[in-house]
Amino acid sequence: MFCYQCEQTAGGTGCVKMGVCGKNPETADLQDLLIYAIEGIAKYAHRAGKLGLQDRTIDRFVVEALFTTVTNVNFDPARLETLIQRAGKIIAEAQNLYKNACKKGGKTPEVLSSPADWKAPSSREQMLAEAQSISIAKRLEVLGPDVAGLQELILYGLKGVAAYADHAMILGVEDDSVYAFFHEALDFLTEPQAEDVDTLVAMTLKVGEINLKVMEMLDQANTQTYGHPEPTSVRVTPVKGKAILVSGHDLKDLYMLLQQTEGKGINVYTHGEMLPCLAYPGLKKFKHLVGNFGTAWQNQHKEFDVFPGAILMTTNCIQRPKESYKNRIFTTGLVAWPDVRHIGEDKDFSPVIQAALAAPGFTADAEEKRIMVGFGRNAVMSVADKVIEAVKAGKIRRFFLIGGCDGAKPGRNYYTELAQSVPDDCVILTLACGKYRFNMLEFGDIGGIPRLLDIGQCNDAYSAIQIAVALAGAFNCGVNDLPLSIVLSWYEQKAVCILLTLLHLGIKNMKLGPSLPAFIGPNVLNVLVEKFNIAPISTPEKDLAEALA
Ligand code: SF4
Ligand code: SF3
Repeated sequence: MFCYQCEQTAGGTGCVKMGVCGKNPETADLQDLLIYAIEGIAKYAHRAGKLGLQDRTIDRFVVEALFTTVTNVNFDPARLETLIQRAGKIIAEAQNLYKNACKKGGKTPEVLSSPADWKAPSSREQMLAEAQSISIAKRLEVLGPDVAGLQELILYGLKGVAAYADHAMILGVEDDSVYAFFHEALDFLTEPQAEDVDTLVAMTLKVGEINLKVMEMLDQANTQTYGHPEPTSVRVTPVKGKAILVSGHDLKDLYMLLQQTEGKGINVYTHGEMLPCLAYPGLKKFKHLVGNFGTAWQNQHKEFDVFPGAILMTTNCIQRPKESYKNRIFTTGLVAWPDVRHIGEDKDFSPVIQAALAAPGFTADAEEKRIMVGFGRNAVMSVADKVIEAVKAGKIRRFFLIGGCDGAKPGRNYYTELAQSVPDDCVILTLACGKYRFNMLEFGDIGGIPRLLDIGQCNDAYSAIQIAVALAGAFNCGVNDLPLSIVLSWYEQKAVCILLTLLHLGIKNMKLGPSLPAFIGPNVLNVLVEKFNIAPISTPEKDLAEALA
């Protein structure tokens, strides 16, 4: 195996024996082969699309396959094997689609190069053998760190976009041009032009552009289904009673679980990136959605261990379940772990409910503690006048957007220290799970405007961008000229596509940590520094002094 797609990659260079995330070599190799297979599918789908024929089964399969290979989603070789077999059928369908499109358009089908000729191997052994010949390590050897790294940057960006597209699709929002881009970009990666650095850089920015569109679609899907998030005080300590904990990012899974648990005497809690769900009118209306339990994904061993109920993982980030809770954790959607019970597409959560009823639940109320969530674009815009006035009056000196993923590295304390050191006349905007480093702390307010504004999940990055654009509009300047410092933490591929969107928007001077991606080659890093003045985080003191200078 060779995998360097996430921030915790072994030694900062690549996981080669076993993933730090828990991904074993078999799973890693099957994921690589699945990606190779969808590149083959995309070669046909892209060309068919250009001739006016698309197929939603093919489109959705490609998106799901990409999301499946995101860090901490699918660790189950058996499910990956099934997906690869399905890819074998889908590639034949894509080939037919292309042939039909050519026939309709009076064109002769092109003879396409690999991986268009890919066929699903008949056994897992053969799949694993084939995976060796298409490994990233091989490409690194042949193409070098800049070209191979840029190709992977595009692929990881696409994986992130696919995650957001999948969430939007689940809520009924899809777009032909987005699917067409997935095929175009995957096809691009198989073509000789994908060895030219400038062409590769242009494609990475295009991934960022499409991601902006997808994030807008997701924002639309979430808000039209569950209403706009509204500022909400949420309980972060348990109450007495049977309990289910929901982690991941999927709003619809939570909604369906809430429906199925209504009146059953079970309290439902959010975990990790599900915290912002407590601010949606369509979700918080359920009285038995009582609050949030725990923090970010990397603390799940400790937190799930002591949670006295059932646990549901709706998307990333799952870690190897401990024996102590393996019989009461469930996966659904694309998430999978061998021997962990999976709730299928019928979304019948009865096994989760039974496990919750069989577990002891919380025996007493803990001391009540609350935090504020729900400062999405709609809520922030509704007080925009107040905010702009406060900036003009010098009461708000600067905004700090401290957002992104959390993770296990000790260096991530930087984000806590930075948030704590931000002066009292500055406002902190935050989103994604990195906020757990500081969201339980007391920040107070500036003339009634809370100093810590939680915009939501990483899935709500569109909301953060809209807030920045609205502020820039109000001050008649560009986003780069706003009194705004952007300090990002990344962990996996969703953060990659958000970063690409910010670069596509021309945002400069961002700080990125806790370490730079291993897949960014030295020359590509120079391009990023020269063009966007992006820099690694240093110390909270130094970065703060620079921001306030
Ligand atoms: Fe390693 Fe991250 Fe890949 Fe897991 S996803 S194998 S931790 S680089
Ligand atoms: Fe990233 Fe797993 Fe938290 Fe959604 S998704 S932010 S790490």
